[in-house]
Amino acid sequence: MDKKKPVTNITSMLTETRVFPPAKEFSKQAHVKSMAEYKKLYNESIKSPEKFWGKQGKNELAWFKPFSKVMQWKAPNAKWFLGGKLNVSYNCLDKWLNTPTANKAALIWEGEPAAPGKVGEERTLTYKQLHHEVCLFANVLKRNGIKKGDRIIIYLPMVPEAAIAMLACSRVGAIHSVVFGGFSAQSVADRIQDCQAKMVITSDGGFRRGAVVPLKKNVDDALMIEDANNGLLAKTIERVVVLKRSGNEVQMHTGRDIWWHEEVSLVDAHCPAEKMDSEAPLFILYTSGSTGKPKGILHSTAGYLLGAKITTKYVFDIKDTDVYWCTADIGWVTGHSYVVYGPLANGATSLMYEGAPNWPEPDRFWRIVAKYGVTVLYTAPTAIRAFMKWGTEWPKKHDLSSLRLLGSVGEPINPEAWMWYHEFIGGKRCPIVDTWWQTETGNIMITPLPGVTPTKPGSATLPFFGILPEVVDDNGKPVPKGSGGKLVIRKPWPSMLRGIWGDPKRFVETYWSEVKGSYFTGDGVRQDKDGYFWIVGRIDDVLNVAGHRIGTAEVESALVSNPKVAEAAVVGRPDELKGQAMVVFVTLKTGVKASEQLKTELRNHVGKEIGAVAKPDDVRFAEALPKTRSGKIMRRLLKQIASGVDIKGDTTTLEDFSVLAKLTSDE
Ligand code: 7RM
Repeated sequence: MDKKKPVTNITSMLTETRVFPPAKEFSKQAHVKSMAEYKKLYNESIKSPEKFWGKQGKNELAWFKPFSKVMQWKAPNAKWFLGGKLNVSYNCLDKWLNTPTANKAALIWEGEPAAPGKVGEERTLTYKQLHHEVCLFANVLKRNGIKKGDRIIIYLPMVPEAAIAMLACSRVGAIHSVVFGGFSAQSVADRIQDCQAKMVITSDGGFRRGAVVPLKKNVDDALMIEDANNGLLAKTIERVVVLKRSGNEVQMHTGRDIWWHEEVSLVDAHCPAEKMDSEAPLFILYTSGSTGKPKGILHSTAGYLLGAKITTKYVFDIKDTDVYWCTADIGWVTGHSYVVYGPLANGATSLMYEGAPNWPEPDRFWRIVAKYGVTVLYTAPTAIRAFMKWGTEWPKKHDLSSLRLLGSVGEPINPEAWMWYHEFIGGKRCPIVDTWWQTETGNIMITPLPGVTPTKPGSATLPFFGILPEVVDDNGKPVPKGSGGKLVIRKPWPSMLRGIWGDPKRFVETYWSEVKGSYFTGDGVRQDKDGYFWIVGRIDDVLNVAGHRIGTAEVESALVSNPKVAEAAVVGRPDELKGQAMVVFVTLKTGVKASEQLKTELRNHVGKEIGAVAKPDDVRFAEALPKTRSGKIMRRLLKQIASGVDIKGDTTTLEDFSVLAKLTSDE
């Protein structure tokens, strides 16, 4: 093949031909019922965005003061629903108070501790009860000097109070930044420093796989970390609110630290929601950049809430009777949009589980599905691959017949995992929505609609209303269908990020400089003849082997389609002859032994599935792959290992450091 091909012309060789149209019975009852209906709405949303979004904004949100202008767009700065006043917690709670929804479960929560074969501690909060708790805690915030625009770090386990704290912040107009409970003291300190937070909300500890994570202790440590000039890094903190959860002993610093339960006993539950501007910042969520310091992705009020609400409604086809479970931690954007804001803005029942999927045994998720009659389940490919590895006997023990819809997010889902999810969890009857989006996009962007879109395993399919994605080459020119390129978004959308906290230059460089006038996602993608989008991996991870640009997702999918392989990660290392050589890291299914022979078998398997050009040069077996705490494989680190260089760059998001040690020591 021609070696002078444009750099982004990613070769795509894996073809998936299975198609799963939605069942008639599903389509009949769905919010959007046919492809014709989707196309009509979609075309309207692209042709007349102001009309489309104006209508959505007016109908879906409750306003204290109506907006006067739908949007104002001067790349890269967007403003939506100008002149309007509203409150997120009002839209999620107060709105339901004088309706039948008031006494419906808003949150169903299950704690982690449980004996094998037993269920765990359980709490249910109706909309009315949740409203009460949020009002109390909002008054606690005010009592402790919190004002509109102040930043608050939330560092809590997956307990109802995490949602209560988020909603209380939005009620008083404070900007929350949730830090995942698995992050270290250093990460907490860096984030406090970056956004100059005044308060931390934490707990004594949290349960994880039976052990207690000492959250309060981490906060104490964070507040003692020194900066380069021997001052304190996180010196802006005035108050630390401590929730009692795990019962471990903690040190309380007089004048700074206060107990959640004592504080709420000092206030009443009367707390009208602040009238916030449409564009008032709602939250900052840090995501790791490929190098150096984390980026504080900023989202604002009206646009974000509208996006979270309508994607939840249409993508998860939310109905009043659903028990909806998104398994993401509240520390990730998925937890923000699809555990808290999206479901509550729809008056839905959202399930929250505190702990690990394999505690005390690998059937915990299925036990929960059966116990509560979960109808919609939204999880990640990394979890699905773990379930596959643990074996079908675990889901088979439980009655999963309440499920009617499944979702996937976080990484490309390889067709093998898709089929397994479809068969063993969905009982072949549930549509699967493979949803592509990012922290930056705020909510789902490319996705099937479950009553509409025939799905193809591994494809996120078609854009959501108002979203105009395109596949372009290095010059920003659209590429023909079938070839790969960069994924960009051509039009502004309400829930798009409003910036990187305190770093407008980085905002422009990262997202708005690659392709002029468009938002650059950083992902590589291919569109097939039906216009379906297939994410092939991050652009930075795309390999260039002898002039062939090969996305990571396809080779990984081919490897995982071998029954001996549990998980795979593909990276390049410099090679004099070919530019890059392909190195694959593979973890094996339980009971499978690594051998030289298996290496050859896997190389040939990829050759057969994709083609000789994609045959790995090197196969390496690993016990586990380095992942972020939200489950994404960190290929950047594997690349450095494969190239034999020292690990550089940000490793704070790495889930388990011992994985790296094992990978580097075996050669
Ligand atoms: C929601 C979330 C964003 C990145 C994104 C992609 C990858 C997410 C999918 C996916 C293929 C999907 N936010 N990604 N969903 N790739 N198919 N359905 O994950 O900010 O943490 O990550 O994740 O690379 O750019 S995130």
